[in-house]
Amino acid sequence: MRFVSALAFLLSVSPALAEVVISVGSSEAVKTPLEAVQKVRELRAGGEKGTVRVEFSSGEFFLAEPLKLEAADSGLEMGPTIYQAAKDAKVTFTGGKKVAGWKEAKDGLWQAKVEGKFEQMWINGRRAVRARTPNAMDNRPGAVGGYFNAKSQASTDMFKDLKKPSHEAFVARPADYALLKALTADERADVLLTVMQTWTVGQCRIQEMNDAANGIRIVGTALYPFVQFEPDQRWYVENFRAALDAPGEWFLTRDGDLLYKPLPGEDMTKVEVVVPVTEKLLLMDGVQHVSFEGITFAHTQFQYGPAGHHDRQAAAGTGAAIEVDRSQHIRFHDCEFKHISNYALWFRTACALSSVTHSYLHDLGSGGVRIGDTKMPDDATLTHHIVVDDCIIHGGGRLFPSACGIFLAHAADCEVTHCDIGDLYYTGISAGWVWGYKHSPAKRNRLDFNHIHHLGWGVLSDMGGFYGLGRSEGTTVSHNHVHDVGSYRYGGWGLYTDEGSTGVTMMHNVVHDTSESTFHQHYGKWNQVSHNVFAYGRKAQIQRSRPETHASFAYENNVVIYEGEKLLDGSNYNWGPGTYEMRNNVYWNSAGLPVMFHDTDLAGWQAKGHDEGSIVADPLFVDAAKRNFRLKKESPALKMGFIPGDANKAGVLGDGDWRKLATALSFPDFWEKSKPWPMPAYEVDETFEHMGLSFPILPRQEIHWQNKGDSVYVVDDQAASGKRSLKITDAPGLDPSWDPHLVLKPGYQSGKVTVAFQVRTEKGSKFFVECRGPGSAYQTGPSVAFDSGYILEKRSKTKLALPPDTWAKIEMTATLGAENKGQWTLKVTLPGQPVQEFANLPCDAEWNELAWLGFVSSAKEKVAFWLDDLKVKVE
Ligand SMILES: [Ca+2]
Ligand SMILES: [Ca+2]
Repeated sequence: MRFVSALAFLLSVSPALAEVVISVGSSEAVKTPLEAVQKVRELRAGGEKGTVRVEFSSGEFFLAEPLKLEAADSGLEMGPTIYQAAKDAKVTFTGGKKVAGWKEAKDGLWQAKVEGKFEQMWINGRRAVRARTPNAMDNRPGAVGGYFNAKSQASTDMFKDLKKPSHEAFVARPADYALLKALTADERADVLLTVMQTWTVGQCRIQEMNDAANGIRIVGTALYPFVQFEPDQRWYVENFRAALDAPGEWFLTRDGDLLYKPLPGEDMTKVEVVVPVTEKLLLMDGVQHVSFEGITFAHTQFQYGPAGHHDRQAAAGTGAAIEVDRSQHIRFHDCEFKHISNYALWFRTACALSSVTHSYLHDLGSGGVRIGDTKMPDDATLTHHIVVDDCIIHGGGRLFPSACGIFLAHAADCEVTHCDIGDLYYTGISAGWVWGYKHSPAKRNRLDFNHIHHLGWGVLSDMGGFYGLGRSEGTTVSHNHVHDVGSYRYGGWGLYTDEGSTGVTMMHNVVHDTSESTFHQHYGKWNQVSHNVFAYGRKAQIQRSRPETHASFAYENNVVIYEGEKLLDGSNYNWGPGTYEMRNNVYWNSAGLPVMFHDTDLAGWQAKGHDEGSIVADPLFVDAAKRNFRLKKESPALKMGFIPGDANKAGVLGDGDWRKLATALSFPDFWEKSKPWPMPAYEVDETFEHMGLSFPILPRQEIHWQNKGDSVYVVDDQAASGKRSLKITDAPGLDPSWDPHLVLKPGYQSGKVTVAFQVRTEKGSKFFVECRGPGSAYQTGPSVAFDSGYILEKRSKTKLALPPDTWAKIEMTATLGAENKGQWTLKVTLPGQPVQEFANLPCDAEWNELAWLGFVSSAKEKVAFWLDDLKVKVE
């Protein structure tokens, strides 16, 4: 029974079951969530100890700022406070407001006048792409799409007062630079520039530009260096008018004109457009026994601010729409979290005995649920016993691609079970926040029966379906179904015990279709990997990196099937004997390739003391090609005692709509769409005029020097063009004698290669410029030496006088690929003379790749040579 707009005292047989019901809705006396919270607080202050049920009628309840619950808002163990949707009511707490009054503008755009600043927008329930360049892929917001590639790091004097040049600026390619240069200063100040950084991104504001060098300086300092983890670092820009060119994009001017370019078929007279006004919806601190049931939480915002947002792994710098501290017995059941700009929920400090169950979390700027803080807690502040069960977490990382489905940092005794976690750009479930073997409180977490899938999308690197860190004794990762993990250039793993992972049990999982290995341990201790199906790692199946002397893992009773060439990843050294155990595994290559353990077969591998009892045999899956990994009765694995998990029990259960909602998320084109952004052709065209008087900054360079009087510096004491050049100075007594040397790594494998430069010697200069193939047993391509006033091509005994203290122009060309093997062309232009060409010079006939280009000083005294106008290209 319910009293309209009043308090109802429902007396039943037992007084302990008395309930107070507060009805909330537009036609009730209590109209808003805030009024409801105040009403409950009054009741509790008045001594109410029974259950208080706050029932919301259907409707959207707008929150301009978060609801705040404190100790005074607590319920009791036998009398909790329950905020819930009334029967059959659809209740949404929204931080968003609708935008109406759309009018057709020019260029196929539509326009509405708005107040306030916001950085997200939803149209008909879809997160729209803020105008970006290059454009997004398939209208998918976030980091998926086209990219620019950075040219190089910035040099020390490209901008004033750089303290950490590699973290403060980078050099763009000319066309990309021109695009930003064309903006007004105001426009440029509003641009958000996202730099892809392997396992996270830096979201930067632009401070300053250097036209001569195409240098871009960001506001503040990035967390990671530019152009280091990715030599051709990807970046893109958003939030300027000229970027609004693709259907589905939107842009907000400083004057409050909201512009949108509709998708085909979108009727702007009927659309629902929502923009957010608050970052958080609900904050709880010191609360006990409060539940939320059947409520939708929607539309929160994130504002990047004047310094952008530079985040770490797991989007650890982002908060949540609902943040809970120092609270226990908090329940969210049958709720929905959508169109959220951070994580949806965070049980942060000193939370316990709380849960999120049967809830749907989707369209998330970060990830689903955060558990525990990243600050090291003590016993009093540790978060523990948090349950996330039967939840669907789909579509994360839309603003912060490094977010996880579930991000458990310092937290113990938690359970993440029967969740369906899919469509993120980084890890599915991450547990632990200590790198190495120091104390970590993240123990005994049960991460079982989850369906984790479609991660990576070729956007980030270094992720796992499960990702673990640090001492995690008692943690289980079992009965999970993990598949389709596609990273950018490296590190798409299935189960990934990273730095110091200890005491994790991984059993009965089915893990398949990963861009690298299905299991990877990057150093750890005492981890148990058994009774799993590991299938179709694209690069390899098992990876071990950074070996240690203690027992690092036991890999037992697994069934491994693959069709590539590689079973083990990591070098022979990584797989040295004695510090890991493998036994009773079944290995099978379904493409008929030999199953090799590095350079040996199973018998040879067993002779080294590994894999006792393991066999190479077809495990007889029902249909491995269709990814049905149930074993036929006659499977040899079953005869060996393999205990299969059941992938059908991973994820949410049942046959109803809930399970359908979870399993409907499928991407047949996942691998097509996850192809890594292509690396641009390597190119150098450098006058050295815009580099500081310090080390050169050339793409994919290595500088080898000993700091014993030798150096590789940009200088202004000589120049063929302008005022600066690159000077390589030798010194006596260097070991090895081929220091100093500068190496470039173009990686050319086909086409016509040109290496051109101006060179100046002095008396005694002795050096060579050489093209080599890959590896240590490399093939040598074009090579030219400079010695005692001569230019020498040794194989043809070509010799040409080069007077010291003058500039000569050298051009070396060769064709890679099938044509013209073993031959190259040298052109030399001496001062005041015509070009001299030497064609058909010999080199190694097998040389077919420019992997290594060295400028090597081989003198044994203090003597220098200079390079200028360096060009390296392939056509
Ligand atoms: Ca665009
Ligand atoms: Ca120059």
